[in-house]
Amino acid sequence: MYNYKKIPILEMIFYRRIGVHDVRIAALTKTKWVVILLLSACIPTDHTSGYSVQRLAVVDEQPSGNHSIFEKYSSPVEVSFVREAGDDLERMISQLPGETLLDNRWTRLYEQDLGIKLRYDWIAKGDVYGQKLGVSLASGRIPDVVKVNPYQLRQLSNAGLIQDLSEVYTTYTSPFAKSILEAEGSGPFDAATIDGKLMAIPETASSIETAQYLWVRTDWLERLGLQPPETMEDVLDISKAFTIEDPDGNGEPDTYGLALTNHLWDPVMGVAGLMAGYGAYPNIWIKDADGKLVYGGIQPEVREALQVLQTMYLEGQLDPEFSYKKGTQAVRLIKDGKIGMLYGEQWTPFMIQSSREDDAEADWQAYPIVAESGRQIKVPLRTNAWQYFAVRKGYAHPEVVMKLMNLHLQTNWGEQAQYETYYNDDSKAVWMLSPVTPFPGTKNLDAYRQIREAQRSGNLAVLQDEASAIQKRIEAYVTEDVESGWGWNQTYGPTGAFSIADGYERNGQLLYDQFTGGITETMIDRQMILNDLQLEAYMNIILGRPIEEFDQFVKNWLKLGGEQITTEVNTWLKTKTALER
Ligand SMILES: [Ca+2]
Repeated sequence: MYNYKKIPILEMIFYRRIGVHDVRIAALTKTKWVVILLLSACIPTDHTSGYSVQRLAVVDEQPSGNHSIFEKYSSPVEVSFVREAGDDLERMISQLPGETLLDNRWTRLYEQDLGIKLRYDWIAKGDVYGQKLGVSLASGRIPDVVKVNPYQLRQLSNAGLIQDLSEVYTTYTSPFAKSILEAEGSGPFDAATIDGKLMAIPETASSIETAQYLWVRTDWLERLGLQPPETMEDVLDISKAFTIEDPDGNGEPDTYGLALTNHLWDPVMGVAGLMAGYGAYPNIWIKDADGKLVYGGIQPEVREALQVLQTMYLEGQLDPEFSYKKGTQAVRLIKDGKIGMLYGEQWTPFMIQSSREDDAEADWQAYPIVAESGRQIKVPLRTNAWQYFAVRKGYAHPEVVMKLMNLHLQTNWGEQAQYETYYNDDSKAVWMLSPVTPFPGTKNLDAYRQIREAQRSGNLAVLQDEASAIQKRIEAYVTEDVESGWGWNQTYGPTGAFSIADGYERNGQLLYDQFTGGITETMIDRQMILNDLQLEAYMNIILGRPIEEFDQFVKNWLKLGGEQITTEVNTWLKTKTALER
Protein backbone atom coordinates (compact mmCIF):
# COMPACT_ATOMS: atom_id res chain seq x y z
CA MET A 1 0.00 0.00 0.00
CA TYR A 2 1.28 3.40 -0.90
CA ASN A 3 2.23 5.13 2.25
CA TYR A 4 3.47 8.65 2.17
CA LYS A 5 3.68 11.63 4.37
CA LYS A 6 0.58 13.68 3.72
CA ILE A 7 1.25 16.31 1.15
CA PRO A 8 -0.53 19.64 1.30
CA ILE A 9 -2.08 19.15 -2.07
CA LEU A 10 -4.02 22.38 -2.15
CA GLU A 11 -0.82 24.23 -2.60
CA MET A 12 -1.00 23.65 -6.31
CA ILE A 13 -4.42 25.20 -6.61
CA PHE A 14 -3.13 28.42 -5.18
CA TYR A 15 0.32 27.96 -6.51
CA ARG A 16 1.81 31.35 -7.09
CA ARG A 17 2.37 31.38 -10.81
CA ILE A 18 5.14 33.72 -11.54
CA GLY A 19 7.50 34.33 -14.36
CA VAL A 20 10.46 32.23 -15.25
CA HIS A 21 12.87 34.52 -13.45
CA ASP A 22 11.46 33.28 -10.15
CA VAL A 23 11.76 29.65 -10.88
CA ARG A 24 13.83 28.60 -7.91
CA ILE A 25 11.50 30.28 -5.49
CA ALA A 26 8.44 28.98 -7.27
CA ALA A 27 9.68 25.45 -7.24
CA LEU A 28 10.59 25.46 -3.60
CA THR A 29 7.84 27.43 -1.94
CA LYS A 30 5.47 25.24 0.00
CA THR A 31 2.41 26.63 1.66
CA LYS A 32 1.52 24.80 4.79
CA TRP A 33 -2.17 24.11 4.67
CA VAL A 34 -2.15 22.36 7.94
CA VAL A 35 -2.73 25.74 9.51
CA ILE A 36 -6.20 25.78 8.04
CA LEU A 37 -7.27 22.88 10.16
CA LEU A 38 -5.99 24.62 13.22
CA LEU A 39 -7.88 27.69 12.21
CA SER A 40 -11.07 25.77 11.58
CA ALA A 41 -10.87 24.41 15.06
CA CYS A 42 -10.26 27.73 16.76
CA ILE A 43 -12.68 30.11 15.17
CA PRO A 44 -16.33 29.73 16.08
CA THR A 45 -18.43 29.28 12.99
CA ASP A 46 -21.49 31.14 14.19
CA HIS A 47 -20.42 34.12 12.11
CA THR A 48 -20.58 31.93 9.06
CA SER A 49 -22.56 33.81 6.53
CA GLY A 50 -23.25 31.10 4.02
CA TYR A 51 -21.75 31.13 0.64
CA SER A 52 -22.16 34.47 -0.98
CA VAL A 53 -22.85 34.66 -4.66
CA GLN A 54 -23.43 38.37 -4.76
CA ARG A 55 -21.27 40.21 -7.19
CA LEU A 56 -19.38 43.25 -6.27
CA ALA A 57 -21.39 46.04 -7.80
CA VAL A 58 -18.62 48.60 -7.59
CA VAL A 59 -16.09 46.70 -9.63
CA ASP A 60 -17.02 48.32 -12.89
CA GLU A 61 -16.93 51.90 -11.69
CA GLN A 62 -13.99 54.14 -12.36
CA PRO A 63 -12.23 55.63 -9.37
CA SER A 64 -13.32 59.16 -8.60
CA GLY A 65 -10.31 60.91 -10.06
CA ASN A 66 -6.65 60.20 -9.40
CA HIS A 67 -6.35 62.77 -6.63
CA SER A 68 -5.21 60.53 -3.84
CA ILE A 69 -4.09 57.38 -5.57
CA PHE A 70 -0.42 58.27 -5.87
CA GLU A 71 -0.45 61.12 -3.36
CA LYS A 72 2.13 61.09 -0.59
CA TYR A 73 0.88 61.21 2.99
CA SER A 74 1.84 64.50 4.59
CA SER A 75 2.93 62.72 7.73
CA PRO A 76 4.28 59.18 7.42
CA VAL A 77 1.86 56.30 7.80
CA GLU A 78 3.10 53.05 9.29
CA VAL A 79 1.87 49.68 8.16
CA SER A 80 2.79 46.26 9.47
CA PHE A 81 3.01 42.98 7.60
CA VAL A 82 4.41 39.57 8.44
CA ARG A 83 6.92 38.12 6.11
CA GLU A 84 8.03 34.79 4.73
CA ALA A 85 11.73 34.55 4.07
CA GLY A 86 13.77 31.81 2.48
CA ASP A 87 17.24 30.80 1.41
CA ASP A 88 16.81 32.20 -2.09
CA LEU A 89 15.65 35.55 -0.79
CA GLU A 90 18.51 35.68 1.69
CA ARG A 91 21.05 34.73 -0.93
CA MET A 92 19.77 37.47 -3.21
CA ILE A 93 19.85 40.10 -0.47
CA SER A 94 23.42 39.11 0.34
CA GLN A 95 24.26 40.12 -3.23
CA LEU A 96 22.71 43.56 -2.80
CA PRO A 97 25.18 45.75 -0.92
CA GLY A 98 23.50 48.17 1.46
CA GLU A 99 20.12 46.51 1.33
CA THR A 100 18.26 44.33 3.81
CA LEU A 101 14.77 42.95 4.01
CA LEU A 102 13.82 45.87 6.23
CA ASP A 103 15.62 48.60 4.32
CA ASN A 104 15.88 48.26 0.56
CA ARG A 105 15.00 49.89 -2.75
CA TRP A 106 11.32 49.03 -2.37
CA THR A 107 10.90 50.14 1.25
CA ARG A 108 12.71 53.37 0.35
CA LEU A 109 10.54 53.94 -2.69
CA TYR A 110 7.31 53.41 -0.75
CA GLU A 111 8.45 55.78 1.95
CA GLN A 112 9.82 58.41 -0.40
CA ASP A 113 6.95 58.43 -2.90
CA LEU A 114 3.98 57.58 -0.71
CA GLY A 115 5.05 58.37 2.85
CA ILE A 116 4.37 54.75 3.81
CA LYS A 117 6.71 53.12 6.32
CA LEU A 118 6.80 49.35 6.23
CA ARG A 119 7.23 47.25 9.33
CA TYR A 120 7.25 43.49 9.86
CA ASP A 121 5.75 42.09 13.04
CA TRP A 122 7.84 39.00 12.42
CA ILE A 123 9.77 37.26 9.67
CA ALA A 124 10.05 33.49 9.42
CA LYS A 125 11.19 30.86 6.98
CA GLY A 126 9.15 28.24 5.12
CA ASP A 127 7.37 25.82 7.43
CA VAL A 128 7.79 28.04 10.44
CA TYR A 129 6.18 30.89 8.57
CA GLY A 130 3.12 28.77 7.82
CA GLN A 131 2.83 27.67 11.43
CA LYS A 132 3.31 31.16 12.84
CA LEU A 133 0.77 32.59 10.44
CA GLY A 134 -1.71 29.90 11.46
CA VAL A 135 -1.28 30.75 15.11
CA SER A 136 -1.44 34.46 14.37
CA LEU A 137 -4.69 34.13 12.43
CA ALA A 138 -6.28 31.79 14.93
CA SER A 139 -5.44 34.01 17.88
CA GLY A 140 -6.63 37.13 16.07
CA ARG A 141 -3.25 38.84 16.42
CA ILE A 142 -2.80 39.84 12.82
CA PRO A 143 -0.67 42.57 11.26
CA ASP A 144 -2.26 45.63 9.65
CA VAL A 145 -2.16 43.91 6.27
CA VAL A 146 -1.98 40.15 5.91
CA LYS A 147 -1.59 37.95 2.87
CA VAL A 148 -3.92 34.96 3.02
CA ASN A 149 -5.35 32.19 0.90
CA PRO A 150 -9.09 31.99 0.21
CA TYR A 151 -9.66 29.60 3.11
CA GLN A 152 -7.87 31.83 5.58
CA LEU A 153 -9.72 34.81 4.19
CA ARG A 154 -13.06 33.21 4.87
CA GLN A 155 -12.02 32.31 8.38
CA LEU A 156 -10.78 35.80 9.16
CA SER A 157 -13.95 37.27 7.77
CA ASN A 158 -16.16 34.87 9.69
CA ALA A 159 -14.28 35.77 12.85
CA GLY A 160 -14.85 39.46 12.22
CA LEU A 161 -11.15 40.30 12.26
CA ILE A 162 -10.84 42.16 8.95
CA GLN A 163 -12.48 45.15 7.33
CA ASP A 164 -14.60 45.70 4.24
CA LEU A 165 -12.39 46.99 1.43
CA SER A 166 -15.13 47.71 -1.13
CA GLU A 167 -14.67 51.44 -0.88
CA VAL A 168 -10.88 51.25 -0.76
CA TYR A 169 -10.92 49.33 -4.00
CA THR A 170 -13.35 51.71 -5.70
CA THR A 171 -11.57 54.85 -4.61
CA TYR A 172 -7.89 53.98 -4.58
CA THR A 173 -7.30 51.62 -7.48
CA SER A 174 -5.41 53.17 -10.37
CA PRO A 175 -6.90 52.43 -13.80
CA PHE A 176 -3.70 50.53 -14.62
CA ALA A 177 -3.96 48.33 -11.52
CA LYS A 178 -7.65 47.81 -12.16
CA SER A 179 -7.04 46.61 -15.70
CA ILE A 180 -4.50 44.11 -14.38
CA LEU A 181 -6.46 42.81 -11.40
CA GLU A 182 -9.63 42.40 -13.44
CA ALA A 183 -7.95 41.04 -16.55
CA GLU A 184 -9.56 37.62 -16.23
CA GLY A 185 -12.96 38.78 -15.06
CA SER A 186 -14.67 39.01 -11.71
CA GLY A 187 -13.79 35.53 -10.42
CA PRO A 188 -11.08 36.61 -7.97
CA PHE A 189 -13.38 39.32 -6.66
CA ASP A 190 -16.35 36.98 -6.36
CA ALA A 191 -14.21 34.72 -4.24
CA ALA A 192 -13.28 37.60 -1.91
CA THR A 193 -16.79 39.01 -1.74
CA ILE A 194 -18.61 37.90 1.35
CA ASP A 195 -22.16 39.14 1.96
CA GLY A 196 -21.68 41.65 -0.81
CA LYS A 197 -18.53 43.12 0.75
CA LEU A 198 -15.09 42.89 -0.75
CA MET A 199 -13.11 41.55 2.21
CA ALA A 200 -9.67 41.47 0.57
CA ILE A 201 -7.79 42.62 -2.49
CA PRO A 202 -6.85 39.72 -4.76
CA GLU A 203 -3.37 39.41 -6.12
CA THR A 204 -4.36 37.85 -9.39
CA ALA A 205 -2.20 35.87 -11.75
CA SER A 206 -2.81 34.34 -15.13
CA SER A 207 -4.54 31.09 -15.95
CA ILE A 208 -2.80 30.70 -19.28
CA GLU A 209 0.55 30.58 -17.49
CA THR A 210 -0.55 27.26 -16.03
CA ALA A 211 -0.78 25.63 -19.48
CA GLN A 212 1.16 22.39 -19.79
CA TYR A 213 3.71 21.43 -22.45
CA LEU A 214 5.46 18.19 -23.22
CA TRP A 215 9.25 18.53 -22.90
CA VAL A 216 11.28 15.94 -24.76
CA ARG A 217 15.01 15.17 -25.00
CA THR A 218 15.43 15.83 -28.72
CA ASP A 219 18.97 14.43 -28.79
CA TRP A 220 17.48 11.10 -27.66
CA LEU A 221 14.73 11.28 -30.26
CA GLU A 222 17.38 11.74 -32.93
CA ARG A 223 19.64 9.02 -31.62
CA LEU A 224 16.78 6.51 -31.73
CA GLY A 225 15.41 7.78 -35.04
CA LEU A 226 12.05 8.81 -33.57
CA GLN A 227 9.68 11.60 -34.56
CA PRO A 228 8.15 14.17 -32.16
CA PRO A 229 4.85 12.96 -30.69
CA GLU A 230 1.55 13.82 -32.35
CA THR A 231 -0.70 11.51 -30.36
CA MET A 232 -0.71 9.90 -26.93
CA GLU A 233 0.15 6.63 -28.64
CA ASP A 234 3.33 8.30 -29.87
CA VAL A 235 4.11 9.53 -26.36
CA LEU A 236 3.76 6.00 -25.01
CA ASP A 237 5.98 4.60 -27.76
CA ILE A 238 8.64 7.21 -27.10
CA SER A 239 8.47 6.58 -23.37
CA LYS A 240 8.98 2.89 -23.95
CA ALA A 241 11.88 3.48 -26.37
CA PHE A 242 13.54 5.90 -23.94
CA THR A 243 13.32 3.17 -21.31
CA ILE A 244 14.49 0.09 -23.18
CA GLU A 245 16.49 1.26 -26.19
CA ASP A 246 19.38 2.81 -24.33
CA PRO A 247 18.90 6.38 -25.60
CA ASP A 248 22.03 7.58 -23.76
CA GLY A 249 24.09 4.86 -25.41
CA ASN A 250 25.94 3.70 -22.29
CA GLY A 251 24.83 0.10 -22.63
CA GLU A 252 22.94 0.21 -19.33
CA PRO A 253 19.16 0.02 -18.80
CA ASP A 254 19.27 3.18 -16.69
CA THR A 255 16.85 5.67 -18.25
CA TYR A 256 13.16 6.44 -17.78
CA GLY A 257 10.55 7.61 -20.24
CA LEU A 258 8.69 10.10 -18.08
CA ALA A 259 9.44 12.08 -14.91
CA LEU A 260 6.86 12.31 -12.12
CA THR A 261 6.91 13.54 -8.53
CA ASN A 262 5.04 12.45 -5.41
CA HIS A 263 2.79 15.47 -5.82
CA LEU A 264 0.90 14.50 -8.95
CA TRP A 265 -0.29 18.06 -9.60
CA ASP A 266 3.14 19.62 -9.62
CA PRO A 267 3.38 22.33 -12.29
CA VAL A 268 6.51 20.60 -13.56
CA MET A 269 6.70 16.78 -13.64
CA GLY A 270 3.00 16.43 -12.81
CA VAL A 271 0.36 14.29 -14.53
CA ALA A 272 -2.15 16.96 -15.64
CA GLY A 273 -0.71 17.24 -19.16
CA LEU A 274 -0.71 13.50 -19.74
CA MET A 275 -4.21 13.05 -18.32
CA ALA A 276 -5.56 15.75 -20.63
CA GLY A 277 -4.56 13.42 -23.47
CA TYR A 278 -7.39 11.12 -22.35
CA GLY A 279 -9.90 13.91 -21.75
CA ALA A 280 -9.21 13.75 -18.01
CA TYR A 281 -8.93 16.99 -16.04
CA PRO A 282 -8.34 15.84 -12.48
CA ASN A 283 -8.30 19.14 -10.63
CA ILE A 284 -10.70 21.51 -12.30
CA TRP A 285 -14.45 21.75 -12.57
CA ILE A 286 -15.83 21.06 -16.01
CA LYS A 287 -19.27 21.10 -17.63
CA ASP A 288 -20.94 17.77 -18.35
CA ALA A 289 -23.22 17.04 -21.31
CA ASP A 290 -26.17 18.62 -19.49
CA GLY A 291 -24.31 21.84 -18.73
CA LYS A 292 -23.89 20.98 -15.06
CA LEU A 293 -20.58 21.42 -13.28
CA VAL A 294 -18.82 18.22 -12.31
CA TYR A 295 -15.46 17.65 -10.66
CA GLY A 296 -12.92 16.47 -13.21
CA GLY A 297 -11.12 14.30 -10.66
CA ILE A 298 -13.91 11.72 -10.39
CA GLN A 299 -14.73 11.30 -14.09
CA PRO A 300 -14.21 7.97 -15.89
CA GLU A 301 -11.58 9.49 -18.18
CA VAL A 302 -9.27 9.69 -15.16
CA ARG A 303 -9.66 5.96 -14.69
CA GLU A 304 -8.33 5.35 -18.18
CA ALA A 305 -5.38 7.70 -17.67
CA LEU A 306 -4.51 6.06 -14.36
CA GLN A 307 -4.48 2.69 -16.03
CA VAL A 308 -1.98 4.02 -18.57
CA LEU A 309 0.25 5.45 -15.84
CA GLN A 310 0.10 2.17 -13.95
CA THR A 311 1.30 0.30 -17.04
CA MET A 312 4.15 2.77 -17.46
CA TYR A 313 5.13 2.31 -13.84
CA LEU A 314 4.95 -1.48 -13.92
CA GLU A 315 6.98 -1.56 -17.12
CA GLY A 316 9.74 0.46 -15.52
CA GLN A 317 9.20 3.62 -17.54
CA LEU A 318 8.90 5.71 -14.36
CA ASP A 319 11.46 6.12 -11.61
CA PRO A 320 10.49 3.32 -9.16
CA GLU A 321 11.02 5.79 -6.31
CA PHE A 322 9.06 8.73 -7.71
CA SER A 323 6.35 8.35 -5.09
CA TYR A 324 8.85 9.36 -2.42
CA LYS A 325 10.32 12.31 -4.24
CA LYS A 326 9.21 15.88 -4.35
CA GLY A 327 10.17 18.09 -7.28
CA THR A 328 13.52 19.20 -5.90
CA GLN A 329 14.53 15.54 -5.48
CA ALA A 330 13.02 14.24 -8.71
CA VAL A 331 14.91 16.85 -10.69
CA ARG A 332 18.20 15.13 -9.87
CA LEU A 333 17.41 12.34 -12.31
CA ILE A 334 16.94 14.96 -15.00
CA LYS A 335 20.27 16.52 -14.14
CA ASP A 336 21.89 13.08 -14.30
CA GLY A 337 20.52 12.51 -17.81
CA LYS A 338 18.14 9.71 -16.85
CA ILE A 339 14.85 11.27 -17.98
CA GLY A 340 13.56 11.61 -21.52
CA MET A 341 10.23 13.40 -21.12
CA LEU A 342 8.19 15.41 -18.69
CA TYR A 343 5.12 17.55 -18.65
CA GLY A 344 5.54 21.06 -17.31
CA GLU A 345 4.64 24.73 -17.42
CA GLN A 346 6.46 27.40 -19.39
CA TRP A 347 9.28 27.81 -16.85
CA THR A 348 10.31 24.14 -17.11
CA PRO A 349 13.57 24.96 -18.97
CA PHE A 350 15.00 26.51 -15.83
CA MET A 351 14.34 23.23 -14.05
CA ILE A 352 15.85 20.98 -16.74
CA GLN A 353 18.77 23.11 -17.83
CA SER A 354 20.97 21.32 -15.27
CA SER A 355 20.94 18.27 -17.58
CA ARG A 356 23.28 20.24 -19.86
CA GLU A 357 25.95 20.74 -17.21
CA ASP A 358 27.41 17.26 -17.56
CA ASP A 359 26.23 16.54 -21.08
CA ALA A 360 26.71 19.33 -23.58
CA GLU A 361 24.63 17.43 -26.15
CA ALA A 362 21.57 17.22 -23.95
CA ASP A 363 18.84 19.20 -25.63
CA TRP A 364 15.16 19.65 -25.04
CA GLN A 365 12.20 20.99 -26.91
CA ALA A 366 8.67 21.88 -25.82
CA TYR A 367 5.85 20.31 -27.80
CA PRO A 368 2.11 20.85 -27.52
CA ILE A 369 0.45 18.28 -25.32
CA VAL A 370 -1.33 15.66 -27.39
CA ALA A 371 -4.44 13.47 -27.18
CA GLU A 372 -5.12 9.83 -27.92
CA SER A 373 -6.06 9.24 -31.55
CA GLY A 374 -9.53 10.47 -32.42
CA ARG A 375 -9.70 12.93 -29.53
CA GLN A 376 -9.23 16.70 -29.69
CA ILE A 377 -6.76 17.99 -27.14
CA LYS A 378 -7.94 20.48 -24.53
CA VAL A 379 -5.39 22.21 -22.35
CA PRO A 380 -6.68 22.53 -18.78
CA LEU A 381 -5.93 25.76 -16.94
CA ARG A 382 -6.18 26.37 -13.25
CA THR A 383 -7.96 29.34 -11.77
CA ASN A 384 -5.99 32.54 -11.52
CA ALA A 385 -6.51 33.74 -7.94
CA TRP A 386 -4.19 32.46 -5.29
CA GLN A 387 -3.76 35.03 -2.60
CA TYR A 388 -5.43 37.99 -1.05
CA PHE A 389 -4.50 40.98 1.04
CA ALA A 390 -6.82 41.48 3.97
CA VAL A 391 -6.70 44.47 6.32
CA ARG A 392 -7.07 44.26 10.08
CA LYS A 393 -10.28 45.71 11.45
CA GLY A 394 -9.46 48.97 13.17
CA TYR A 395 -6.43 49.82 11.06
CA ALA A 396 -6.89 53.48 10.15
CA HIS A 397 -5.41 53.43 6.65
CA PRO A 398 -6.80 50.44 4.79
CA GLU A 399 -6.11 52.24 1.50
CA VAL A 400 -2.38 51.70 2.08
CA VAL A 401 -2.58 48.24 0.54
CA MET A 402 -3.99 49.61 -2.70
CA LYS A 403 -1.52 52.49 -2.80
CA LEU A 404 1.38 50.05 -2.47
CA MET A 405 -0.03 47.84 -5.20
CA ASN A 406 -0.59 50.79 -7.55
CA LEU A 407 2.98 51.96 -7.15
CA HIS A 408 4.41 48.46 -7.49
CA LEU A 409 2.65 47.93 -10.81
CA GLN A 410 3.40 51.42 -12.06
CA THR A 411 7.09 51.13 -11.22
CA ASN A 412 7.58 47.79 -12.95
CA TRP A 413 5.23 47.94 -15.91
CA GLY A 414 3.88 51.48 -16.19
CA GLU A 415 4.84 54.01 -18.80
CA GLN A 416 8.02 55.07 -17.03
CA ALA A 417 8.80 51.61 -15.74
CA GLN A 418 12.19 50.94 -14.15
CA TYR A 419 12.01 47.22 -14.63
CA GLU A 420 15.73 46.57 -14.35
CA THR A 421 15.98 48.51 -11.10
CA TYR A 422 12.86 47.33 -9.34
CA TYR A 423 11.93 44.00 -10.85
CA ASN A 424 14.80 42.04 -12.24
CA ASP A 425 18.18 43.58 -11.53
CA ASP A 426 20.88 41.67 -13.39
CA SER A 427 18.87 38.42 -13.08
CA LYS A 428 18.14 39.09 -9.42
CA ALA A 429 14.44 38.96 -8.55
CA VAL A 430 14.47 42.22 -6.57
CA TRP A 431 10.69 42.52 -6.81
CA MET A 432 10.60 40.04 -3.94
CA LEU A 433 11.84 42.75 -1.58
CA SER A 434 8.36 44.25 -1.66
CA PRO A 435 5.63 42.84 0.62
CA VAL A 436 3.04 43.30 -2.15
CA THR A 437 3.93 41.86 -5.53
CA PRO A 438 1.06 42.15 -8.00
CA PHE A 439 1.95 41.71 -11.64
CA PRO A 440 0.18 41.68 -15.00
CA GLY A 441 -0.93 38.08 -15.39
CA THR A 442 -0.11 37.98 -19.07
CA LYS A 443 3.20 39.82 -18.78
CA ASN A 444 5.20 36.79 -19.86
CA LEU A 445 2.99 36.03 -22.83
CA ASP A 446 2.98 39.72 -23.75
CA ALA A 447 6.77 39.74 -23.60
CA TYR A 448 6.85 36.72 -25.92
CA ARG A 449 4.56 38.48 -28.38
CA GLN A 450 6.72 41.60 -28.37
CA ILE A 451 9.86 39.54 -28.90
CA ARG A 452 8.28 37.64 -31.77
CA GLU A 453 7.19 40.90 -33.35
CA ALA A 454 10.67 42.38 -32.94
CA GLN A 455 12.34 39.29 -34.37
CA ARG A 456 10.05 39.33 -37.41
CA SER A 457 10.27 43.02 -38.13
CA GLY A 458 13.75 43.71 -36.83
CA ASN A 459 12.27 46.68 -35.00
CA LEU A 460 13.45 46.47 -31.39
CA ALA A 461 11.45 49.57 -30.49
CA VAL A 462 8.37 47.43 -29.85
CA LEU A 463 10.10 45.85 -26.87
CA GLN A 464 9.07 47.16 -23.47
CA ASP A 465 11.37 46.87 -20.48
CA GLU A 466 10.80 43.24 -19.54
CA ALA A 467 10.70 41.96 -23.12
CA SER A 468 13.85 43.89 -23.90
CA ALA A 469 15.72 42.30 -21.01
CA ILE A 470 14.63 38.83 -22.12
CA GLN A 471 15.48 39.51 -25.77
CA LYS A 472 19.01 40.46 -24.72
CA ARG A 473 19.45 37.08 -23.02
CA ILE A 474 18.08 35.17 -26.00
CA GLU A 475 20.35 37.11 -28.29
CA ALA A 476 23.35 36.28 -26.11
CA TYR A 477 22.51 32.59 -26.33
CA VAL A 478 21.81 32.52 -30.06
CA THR A 479 24.75 34.62 -31.19
CA GLU A 480 27.37 34.03 -28.52
CA ASP A 481 26.29 30.70 -27.08
CA VAL A 482 25.92 32.19 -23.60
CA GLU A 483 24.45 29.20 -21.78
CA SER A 484 22.40 31.29 -19.32
CA GLY A 485 20.25 32.36 -22.24
CA TRP A 486 19.29 28.76 -23.13
CA GLY A 487 16.25 28.63 -20.85
CA TRP A 488 15.02 32.03 -21.99
CA ASN A 489 15.17 30.84 -25.58
CA GLN A 490 13.35 27.62 -24.70
CA THR A 491 10.53 29.63 -23.14
CA TYR A 492 10.39 32.83 -25.19
CA GLY A 493 12.19 31.90 -28.40
CA PRO A 494 10.56 31.27 -31.79
CA THR A 495 9.79 27.60 -30.98
CA GLY A 496 9.63 28.03 -27.21
CA ALA A 497 6.77 27.31 -24.83
CA PHE A 498 5.00 30.60 -25.40
CA SER A 499 4.86 30.04 -29.14
CA ILE A 500 2.87 26.92 -28.27
CA ALA A 501 0.65 28.81 -25.79
CA ASP A 502 -0.09 31.22 -28.56
CA GLY A 503 -1.20 28.30 -30.70
CA TYR A 504 -3.32 26.80 -27.89
CA GLU A 505 -5.14 30.10 -27.62
CA ARG A 506 -5.56 30.62 -31.36
CA ASN A 507 -6.89 27.10 -31.81
CA GLY A 508 -9.41 27.44 -29.01
CA GLN A 509 -7.80 24.60 -27.04
CA LEU A 510 -7.72 26.26 -23.65
CA LEU A 511 -10.01 24.76 -21.03
CA TYR A 512 -10.57 27.11 -18.10
CA ASP A 513 -11.69 25.95 -14.68
CA GLN A 514 -15.46 26.43 -14.87
CA PHE A 515 -15.82 27.18 -11.17
CA THR A 516 -14.46 30.57 -10.18
CA GLY A 517 -16.61 31.18 -7.11
CA GLY A 518 -13.80 30.75 -4.60
CA ILE A 519 -14.60 28.66 -1.57
CA THR A 520 -17.97 27.10 -0.87
CA GLU A 521 -19.15 26.42 2.66
CA THR A 522 -18.38 22.71 2.58
CA MET A 523 -14.99 23.26 0.93
CA ILE A 524 -13.80 25.12 4.03
CA ASP A 525 -13.77 21.94 6.09
CA ARG A 526 -13.62 19.22 3.48
CA GLN A 527 -11.59 20.23 0.47
CA MET A 528 -8.26 19.34 1.98
CA ILE A 529 -9.45 15.93 3.11
CA LEU A 530 -10.91 15.26 -0.33
CA ASN A 531 -7.70 16.29 -2.01
CA ASP A 532 -5.64 13.95 0.16
CA LEU A 533 -8.09 11.19 -0.62
CA GLN A 534 -7.73 11.84 -4.32
CA LEU A 535 -3.96 11.94 -4.35
CA GLU A 536 -3.70 8.79 -2.29
CA ALA A 537 -6.16 6.88 -4.47
CA TYR A 538 -4.45 7.94 -7.69
CA MET A 539 -1.01 7.17 -6.35
CA ASN A 540 -2.00 3.72 -5.12
CA ILE A 541 -3.42 2.83 -8.51
CA ILE A 542 -0.34 4.04 -10.38
CA LEU A 543 1.78 1.95 -8.04
CA GLY A 544 -0.19 -1.17 -8.90
CA ARG A 545 -3.43 -1.38 -6.91
CA PRO A 546 -6.45 -2.70 -8.86
CA ILE A 547 -8.11 -0.07 -11.02
CA GLU A 548 -11.43 -0.81 -9.27
CA GLU A 549 -10.11 1.23 -6.37
CA PHE A 550 -10.90 4.25 -8.49
CA ASP A 551 -14.61 3.45 -8.29
CA GLN A 552 -14.38 3.20 -4.53
CA PHE A 553 -12.53 6.50 -4.40
CA VAL A 554 -15.33 8.19 -6.36
CA LYS A 555 -17.89 6.85 -3.90
CA ASN A 556 -15.85 8.04 -0.95
CA TRP A 557 -15.21 11.43 -2.49
CA LEU A 558 -18.94 11.99 -2.97
CA LYS A 559 -19.81 10.74 0.49
CA LEU A 560 -17.17 12.73 2.34
CA GLY A 561 -18.35 16.11 1.10
CA GLY A 562 -17.89 16.00 -2.65
CA GLU A 563 -21.59 15.57 -3.33
CA GLN A 564 -22.45 18.55 -1.15
CA ILE A 565 -19.71 20.62 -2.76
CA THR A 566 -21.00 19.70 -6.22
CA THR A 567 -24.45 20.97 -5.21
CA GLU A 568 -22.97 24.23 -3.90
CA VAL A 569 -20.89 24.71 -7.02
CA ASN A 570 -23.97 24.26 -9.20
CA THR A 571 -25.95 26.68 -7.04
CA TRP A 572 -23.19 29.20 -7.71
CA LEU A 573 -23.45 28.45 -11.44
CA LYS A 574 -27.21 29.01 -11.47
CA THR A 575 -26.93 32.34 -9.70
CA LYS A 576 -24.08 33.43 -11.92
CA THR A 577 -25.98 32.47 -15.07
CA ALA A 578 -29.06 34.32 -13.82
CA LEU A 579 -27.02 37.46 -13.12
CA GLU A 580 -25.51 37.36 -16.57
CA ARG A 581 -28.86 37.30 -18.33
CA1 LIG B 1 21.42 3.65 -20.85
